[in-house]
This record gives sequence, structure tokens and C-alpha cells, in this order.
Amino acid sequence: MMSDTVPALALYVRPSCPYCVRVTEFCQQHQLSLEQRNIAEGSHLEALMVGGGKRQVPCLRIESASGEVRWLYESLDIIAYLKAHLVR
Ligand SMILES: N[C@@H](CCC(=O)N[C@@H](CS)C(=O)NCC(=O)O)C(=O)O
Repeated sequence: MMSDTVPALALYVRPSCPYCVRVTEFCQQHQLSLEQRNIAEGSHLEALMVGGGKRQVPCLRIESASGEVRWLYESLDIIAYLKAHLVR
């Protein structure tokens, strides 16, 4: 059940990146719908560089209900986060 206390998540990706595919396949397997932001489009790359500090994808942007933002790199760390927080 989603609520205001659940962090807002967005996954920064490049569709051709195998590490991004690893995360998106995990989401599909567990019926998680995560907003994806392709860094080849719009200002997503700039947001990633400014916010996260590097251009590497995948990167999960986690915005808490209080507005605090965390940028989580590394596909396996992202999957571990999703497992811990979203997979039931
Ligand atoms: N160990 C990382 C590897 C991620 C990675 O190498 N991503 C590549 C794309 S496939 C990338 O963003 N390279 C550009 C960079 O690191 O600046 C993971 O598992 O997420």
C-alpha cells in the first residue's frame, strides 16, 4: 500500500546498459513499477551528474517523504534496496 511515507523512486538508466537491464528485469520479476529516466533524454543526465556526482547508470534516486534525496549507484545495491523496501 503506497502512502506519503513511501519514498519517491526514479531509476536513471541507459536502455542499452546491461546493469540497467539487470535492475529492470528484477523489477519485472517482482511486479515493481519504477519510473525510468533515460539519461539520453531531456535533462536527466545533467540531473544525475549534479545530484549523484557521476554519470554512471543505473542509479536510483530516492526522495524521502521529508524531501531528502539520496542517489544510489550499483545495480546490486539498487536490487538489495528494492528487496529490503519493496518486495513482499
Ligand atoms: N558495477 C556497476 C557498473 C555500472 C556500469 O558500468 N555502467 C556503465 C553503463 S553499462 C556506465 O554507466 N558507464 C559510464 C560511467 O561509469 O561513467 C553496476 O553494477 O551498476
